Amino acid sequence: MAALRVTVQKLLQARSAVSPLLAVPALSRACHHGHHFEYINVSKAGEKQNVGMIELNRPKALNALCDGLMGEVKTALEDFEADKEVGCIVLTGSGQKAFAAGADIKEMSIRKFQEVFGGNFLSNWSHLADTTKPVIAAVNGYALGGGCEIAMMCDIIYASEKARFGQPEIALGTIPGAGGTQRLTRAVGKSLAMEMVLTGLPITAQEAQQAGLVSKVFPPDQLVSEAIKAAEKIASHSKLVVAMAKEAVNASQEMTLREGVHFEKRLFHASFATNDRKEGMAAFVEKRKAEFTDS
Ligand code: CO8
Repeated sequence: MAALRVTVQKLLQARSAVSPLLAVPALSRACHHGHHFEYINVSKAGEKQNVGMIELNRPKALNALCDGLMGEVKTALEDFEADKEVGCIVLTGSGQKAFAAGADIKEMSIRKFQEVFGGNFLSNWSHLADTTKPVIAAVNGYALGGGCEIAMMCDIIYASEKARFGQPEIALGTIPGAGGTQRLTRAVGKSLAMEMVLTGLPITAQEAQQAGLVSKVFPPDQLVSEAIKAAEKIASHSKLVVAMAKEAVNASQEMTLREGVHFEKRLFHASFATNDRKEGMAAFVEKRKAEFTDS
């Protein structure tokens, strides 16, 4: 642990003094949809309040993902999934330093095999990857271990110039446990994924973008507002058809090309059963803006 910290720190550049959340309206603390949250801030953003915001908020522990925090993330995601107004979700970290520095090592250090295997330890993590509505990760600082893994469960990753991505579990005597060896390899290819998983050393935001892990990199003070802007654009489309598009892209990670192309074709055909497909094409022909009804 100490050795990893020294190595990781050596590779890190100076951090930004600017909070990425300065660019957005103050987030409401603690209560949302009648739920009380201790470890996250939940709110809605965007001109039409159609973007669900989840801010990981344990800054003193660099937003380490304790069991309670991941349980709250699951609840917030369920609330946003059920909220008809919300068309896209943004997940970010509070404070200046971290998106999330991983699963909570202090919480994990005392666990035994019988407990983690028998109790399916940290099973509520996978909820994020099963969300129907698109999720954009706005990675503002460290995304290490489980932090990198939850970013990769999201559909799009935007990063601040100060972000660092890594899978340092090897230095703790364990391996990634929430998709790190699988999603990272699919995202950046075998050689870089293997290097990151075996050395435990992080990569910069720029390297992550070059490798295809991240789609855009922004100055820290613009990150969250840019993520909200993209989320608003997504939310302006038909939620029904957005869900189809997300499902089709995700299928590419699991299916052969032939199966994936067939699945895509079927969803494309299915979109012809929606009012929104009719409206979208009619609006184009009539040279007006489409009014989608999510039907
Ligand atoms: N867990 C618990 N506490 C943490 C964590 C963490 N992952 N990371 C940081 N903290 C705490 C520190 O203990 C410290 O607390 P305190 O002040 O009480 O001592 C506080 O946050 C600040 O941290 P540092 O003083 O270490 O800050 P530095 O700026 O010196 O260093 C680092 C920043 C380099 C990020 C350093 O904190 C570090 O190396 N953190 C650990 C990174 C790591 O190893 N992450 C991987 C964890 S394992 C994992 O994620 C497995 C996921 C499996 C999921 C399975 C789901 C099914």
